[in-house]
Amino acid sequence: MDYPFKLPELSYAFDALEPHIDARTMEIHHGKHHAAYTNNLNAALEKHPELQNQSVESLLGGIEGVPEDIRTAVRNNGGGYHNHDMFWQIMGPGGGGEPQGDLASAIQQTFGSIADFRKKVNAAATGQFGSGWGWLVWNGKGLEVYATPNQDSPLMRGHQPVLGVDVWEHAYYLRYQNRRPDYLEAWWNTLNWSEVGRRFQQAKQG
Ligand code: MN3
Repeated sequence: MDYPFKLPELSYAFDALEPHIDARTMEIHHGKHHAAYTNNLNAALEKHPELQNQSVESLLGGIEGVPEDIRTAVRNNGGGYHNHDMFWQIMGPGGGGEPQGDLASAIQQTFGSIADFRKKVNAAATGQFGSGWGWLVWNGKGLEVYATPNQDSPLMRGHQPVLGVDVWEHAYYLRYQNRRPDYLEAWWNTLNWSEVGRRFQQAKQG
């Protein structure tokens, strides 16, 4: 049982992603935003003890079956909890470079090249009006790139997230202000591709 959910610890220092993502942004993003999603998810589930034995993946995958009085809270805060947990793990100090192995082959087969794949993620993430996420997902048959609004998770579509990039302004405004494309370009330099590759294998295995 995961309930009550706990704010996952970062496995690196707030300044570890400098200069791409600044320490103050990381501190607020993890310590305030992710903490708030965690607390609000717990508060929502307090009202429904029968859901407290479910994983967050199960809650999001079955979001339409969550009782209506807490469905929006679980959608937003459960999504926020799970999305950020992944986000911290797919980044890290000394990141960047290119995917390797099976993931690299699958990306090349699906999108033509690694460069075309990056363009596609950047376009989806830049094109998301307002707040949301850009994703690479395993849709059960292959890889797909798209964006979701707010804290919506690919799990709500029955898809497995392989990587995701947060394009809420809180993720980049201190350093990049309104320049979301500049943030996205820099973000690729933080990617922990071995973790993304591990998630790809896990997603394919269902
Ligand atoms: Mn965020």
